[in-house]
Amino acid sequence: MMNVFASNPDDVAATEPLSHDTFRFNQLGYFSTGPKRALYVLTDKHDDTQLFRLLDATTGEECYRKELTKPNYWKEADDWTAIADFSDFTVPGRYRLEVPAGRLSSPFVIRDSIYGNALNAAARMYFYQRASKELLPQHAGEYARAAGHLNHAAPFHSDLNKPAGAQIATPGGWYDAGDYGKYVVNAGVTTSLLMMSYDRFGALFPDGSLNLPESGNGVSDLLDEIRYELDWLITMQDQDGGVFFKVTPLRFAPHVMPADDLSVQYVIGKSTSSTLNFAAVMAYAAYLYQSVDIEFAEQCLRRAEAAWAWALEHPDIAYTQGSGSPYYKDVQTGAYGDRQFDDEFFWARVALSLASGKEAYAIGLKHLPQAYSKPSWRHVGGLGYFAILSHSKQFADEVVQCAAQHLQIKADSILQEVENHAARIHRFGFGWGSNQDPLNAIITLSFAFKIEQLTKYISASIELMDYIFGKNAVGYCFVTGFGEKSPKYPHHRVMEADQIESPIPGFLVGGPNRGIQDRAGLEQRGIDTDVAPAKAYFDHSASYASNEVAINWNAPLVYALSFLEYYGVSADE
Ligand code: G3I
Ligand code: 9MR
Repeated sequence: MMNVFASNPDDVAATEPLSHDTFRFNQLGYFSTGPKRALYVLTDKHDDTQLFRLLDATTGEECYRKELTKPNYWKEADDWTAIADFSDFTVPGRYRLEVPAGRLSSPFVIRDSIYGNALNAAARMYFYQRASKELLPQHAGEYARAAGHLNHAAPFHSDLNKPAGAQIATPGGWYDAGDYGKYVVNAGVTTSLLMMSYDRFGALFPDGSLNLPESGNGVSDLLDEIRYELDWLITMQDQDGGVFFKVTPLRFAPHVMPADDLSVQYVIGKSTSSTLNFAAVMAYAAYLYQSVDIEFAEQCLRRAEAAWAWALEHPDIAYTQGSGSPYYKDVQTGAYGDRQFDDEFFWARVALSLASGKEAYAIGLKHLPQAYSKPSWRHVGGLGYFAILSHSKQFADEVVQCAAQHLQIKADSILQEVENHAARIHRFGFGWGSNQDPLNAIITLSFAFKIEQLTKYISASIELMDYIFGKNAVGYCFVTGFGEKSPKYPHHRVMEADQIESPIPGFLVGGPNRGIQDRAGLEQRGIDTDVAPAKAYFDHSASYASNEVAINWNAPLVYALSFLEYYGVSADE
């Protein structure tokens, strides 16, 4: 490989950009003061390219030149990569990266503000997921649509053993993902993370900021949007305090617009996990909405305590379905299977302690009965940590200190992993919804930063966010409507059926998934699925295992973008 750059600026302008094959970088841009790294992908392992330079995108003039790092093998991507590190170049502008001979990236920016629009769109994703709601053009633009799934009278699944013909009204809430179901467990982790975003970064979401039907009511738009889900969650509580598991048809609905889906949605299941998720969310809402709507807050706390009491009496009821299950054999929609509830008990206990101030809840926290783990629909213990660290005055010192210690250990291991990784990300598994992993890592780092204001936590967060916006194994910006190359065909019933070419903006797709559970459908369509795990991402609507969108994946995106909107600009190299 020649180590000679194109000879003059005109040659540069004439060169075809090889943007996402040669370089993979953050397509939204880089903070002027923060770390700025792009991946250079070697043509093969013998590629001995050593230098890169930054060119002014308009004039083609060289602004910066440096050596690439030593190549590394990124096993999960099956790529040889080197890093183009231009962190110490801080002049705002529009640039391109170049390696000899004239192999160029497409243009990107360096500036002080990067994520404002993406954050807004990511938070507005929930508005577009609203069930039972007509979306008007003044809020939804070309994505306006008629209401579907009114759920005024949803029948109980027969295995709930309710009297024949019994029904409940369970309207509203957000569609879970690309399907039209609503699942309490997934609503739990989602609303928790969104409430945490409000709790810490509420100033980013003033009334009117998200252009919602509720805008102008004097309440933060983020709280208004979350309330849409909370009001639905409330409908899912049974009279005995227990909480139903989901409202879905027996099998996934056809790919039609909401108003055209005539599938019967049933109220299905009642479990310890859904009940404890509900208890935690309601308790935390009771705490947060006190200053906004005291009656609502009081109702939330009453409901949370009733749910908690039910769970104490029924501590081990797992929701199961399908042919191997004793119940709900005929149900095929999302299972959100979980058999371990200690983390749900912990999160609910923390939230109840915070909201009620009662010693009865606090007492069980004394020895911090949970190791720290990143939050997901299945593992919610981390949410308890976040609440403790955010409201440390409301918890015993020993509990706070112990939580801080565990979290910092995890945060420091993330820093180490980023430092050692060929693509400068932390180690994660490329399972279903893998894009949430770097975002959850940012949340972990953001709490480490809360404990100790070290800029290294912000800097690593910026690098992890680079992954989401393009510095990854496929060169995609994984958020619809953003960046130069982003998903066009998400697995999402509305986006598939609405006849509109561009996907609704602000949706994070699940991302590379080594399981490729949708392989058969993809191969039928002639798509090659024989790829490395970090490349198992397919921008095709048939790829439900890598290209679906979901409320629980956008929530860490909202949180992590909020963190960078707040602190990103204060990072150093
Ligand atoms: O727990 C095992 C772990 O032990 C193992 O090491 C690992 C290896 O892959 O797999 C883990 O289980 C995975 C599980 O998620 C927990 O993360 C399964 O393989 C994986 O198939 C499963 O995927 C879930 C998927 O539904 C299929 O059930 C996703 O987490 C979940 O987000 C997704 O949720 C769907 C809803 O069911 C329906 N609505 C859309 C939504 C998004 O796709
Ligand atoms: O469309 C479904 C999607 O919303 C779910 O998240 C996913 C989870 O299993 O399943 C999708 O439905 C697929 C089904 O599971 C298997 N056959 C193909 C379906 C998609 O067309």
